[in-house]
Amino acid sequence: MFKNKETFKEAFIEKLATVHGTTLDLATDMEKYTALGNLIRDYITQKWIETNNQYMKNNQKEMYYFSLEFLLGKLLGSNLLNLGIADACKEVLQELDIDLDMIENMESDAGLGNGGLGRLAACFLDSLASLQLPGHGCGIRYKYGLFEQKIVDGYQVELPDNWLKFGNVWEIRKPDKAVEVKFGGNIRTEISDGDMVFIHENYDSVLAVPYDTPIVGYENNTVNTLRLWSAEPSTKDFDFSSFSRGDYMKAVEYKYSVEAISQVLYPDDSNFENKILRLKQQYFFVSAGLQSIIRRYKKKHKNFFSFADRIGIHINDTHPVLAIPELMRILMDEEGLGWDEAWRITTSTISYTNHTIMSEALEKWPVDAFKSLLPRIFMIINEINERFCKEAWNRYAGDWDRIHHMAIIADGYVKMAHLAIVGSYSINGVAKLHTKILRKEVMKDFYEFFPYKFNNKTNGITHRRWLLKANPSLASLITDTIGPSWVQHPHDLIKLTRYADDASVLEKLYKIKMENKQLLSSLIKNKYDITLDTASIFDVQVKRIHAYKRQLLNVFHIMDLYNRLRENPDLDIAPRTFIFGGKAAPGYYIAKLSIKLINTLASIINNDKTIKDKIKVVFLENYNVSLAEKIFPASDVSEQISTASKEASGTGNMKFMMNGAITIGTMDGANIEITEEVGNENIFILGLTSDEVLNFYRYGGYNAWDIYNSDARVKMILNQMINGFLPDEKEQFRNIFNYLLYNNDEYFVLKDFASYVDTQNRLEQKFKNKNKWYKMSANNIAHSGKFSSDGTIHEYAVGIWKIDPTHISE
Ligand code: 26W
Repeated sequence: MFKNKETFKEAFIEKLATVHGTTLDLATDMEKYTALGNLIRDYITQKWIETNNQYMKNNQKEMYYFSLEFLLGKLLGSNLLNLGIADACKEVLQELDIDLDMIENMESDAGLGNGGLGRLAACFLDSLASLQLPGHGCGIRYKYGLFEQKIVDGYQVELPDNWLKFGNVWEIRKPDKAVEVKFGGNIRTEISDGDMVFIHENYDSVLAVPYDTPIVGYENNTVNTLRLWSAEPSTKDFDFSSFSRGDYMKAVEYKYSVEAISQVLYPDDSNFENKILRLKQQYFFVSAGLQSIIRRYKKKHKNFFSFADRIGIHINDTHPVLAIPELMRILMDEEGLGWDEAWRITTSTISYTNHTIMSEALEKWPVDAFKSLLPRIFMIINEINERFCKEAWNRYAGDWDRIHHMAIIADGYVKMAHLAIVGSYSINGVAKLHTKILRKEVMKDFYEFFPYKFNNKTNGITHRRWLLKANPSLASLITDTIGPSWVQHPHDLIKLTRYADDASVLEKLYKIKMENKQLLSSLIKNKYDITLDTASIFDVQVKRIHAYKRQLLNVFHIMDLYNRLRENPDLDIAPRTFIFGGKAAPGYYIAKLSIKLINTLASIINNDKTIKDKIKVVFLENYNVSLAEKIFPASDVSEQISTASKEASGTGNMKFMMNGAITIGTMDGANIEITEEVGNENIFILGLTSDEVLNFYRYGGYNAWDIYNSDARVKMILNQMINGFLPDEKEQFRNIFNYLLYNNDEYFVLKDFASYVDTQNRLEQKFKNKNKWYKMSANNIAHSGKFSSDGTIHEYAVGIWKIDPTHISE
């Protein structure tokens, strides 16, 4: 398509004319971005069509990743990278006096996710396409993504994320592929030809309109599809009669109530909220996705015998679990299959990943509301439950307690995780420890019942976005040192260990880190007018704000350090810059208060001349994928300090590691596997183990007051929450004091404090020896190949989905 630079230039200028009716010298940056985006999308489209044709022809199994969240970030840069035309494009634009980086910045982040779970889905799509695997995404095209965070007076304020304001060059609307989704109404049964049939009446109809986004593989012609559904009033149901009678308001109300379904991403990331609109969202995209998959399947197949050999559906947590009863419904009510056959197909098609053991995050819907929103789906779940309970009874006759515990419907609730386990053929955790906890604790009964269903798939991240794209100078250094094979085979990064003692490589590594720290410092200087010392330790905690992730533990270390410095301003410490970023769920009081606390501390510490700039604290507003791409390359220290057992895996930990930061963390989630890879000498581990934590939960034996009373540092810090040390116009920080002491410190912040401070001190000593530090850094990069999502996806493909790569020819 782009034969040479000149044809590319011409095509670009032509796009400016045809898309925006403008010329090179008049075009705004946004116009240049959309023109380029359109041009690149055209280029992708040819490969996209070819990929679809070959999938259709090949008759092999295709997989669909159903997820309520896809946290994609920007696509221009990663598409150019994967297409292999990033450098060429940069050069051509330079000749036109256009800075590609600046153009890339014009794109809005697709922030259709809260955090780890949504970003994982995005990394997985990248790996599926890059491994030439037939795997697509299915989700919701939210009009508003995760809220934009503003910090006002130190507090988080949420603003709508209007990411579609300037359009979206990557998506293609497919109105002719729209399907109908039905809510409410009642079910009438009839006997027809001796069979009971179920007729859905008086329902509200919603039109699901797909928007397709191409997912480009790395230098391989594969272009898979992310299909996101948008809710629109169905013309059939749009009440034109009342409209014509003049009941304009009624018609408009109907329109809004329908559009509400795909209006906004729910911003809570761990607390189950009983919001019926969320259940509507879940059924909406699952039903639409399944209908379109089945329509496509039927183009090639006359019956459903081989459905599960041709189609895989993976559900990302329980959010899409209604895929199970919805597939049953379609197979029985629309395709005429019997229960047993439909059940065999469903339970060989659907696989499920669990992402959290936090009980407050487990979804359960009240039966009454569920039944009236989804009457037929409820009937099917009820039947699944009865059959499952019978089976359980056959095995554990008399053990009512156990069966009650395992039931899908119990105590007035539909329990989504139980439905997911019973209705899928594979259940996986996302790191070794997490899977172990699922098997031995959280899902113990189910593991005993279906041991063969449970397996582990440790999470991963795409090294293309998180290293190649985010940190080009490090990527070049790696290639110069060990050759380019690691790009296709990230395990080859291990070759770097040979250079972990090579002074010249370590010096280059150091220089690159310093450059990246300088870039981040400039950004911080421009935005916040805070001057950072790039020689200081950049100690970074970026992730959602959550009590179990223990931003407070980090804060208490800072306060302790500050208290020591106030006592002795000449204290010999390595200067540090503490960087935070992350959003709190809008209704999560303690999380929001933690943000305020960090900002309050920042303003005290950053303005205290007596400590001679030895420490600085920065809270970066609106942490998102694009900001993350700037932060990881500039970090020295990666904070992964969740209460052991609580962080299912973590994936930020992997992004830091891959960019040469050293982890300080607990034995939790994938930190354990990171430790196994790099060895104890290349990581700083602190705190209680998960067994210790679980034992405290089970048997008691921990009293937060004991620590308050015995550790003078802890007492001082907690007292500073209530004694006026912090400017606290609303007396709010007392709530942190109360929260920790009167709730008995449910996440063991105080308990792990001493160990954390000791470990930080050890880390500081290591940092003072530049050579040793960069040796650790090199070792971390070298061992990060294991955490490429290519490896993870390969394991899913072989171990769960049984899908094979297809080579797409040009
Ligand atoms: C019902 C509300 C709700 C929404 C989202 C509950 C729970 C969630 C997710 C499970 C939160 C999440 O993002 N979990 C994270 O998933 C990552 C990918 O597997 C893991 O790396 C993180 O440890 C886990 O917290």
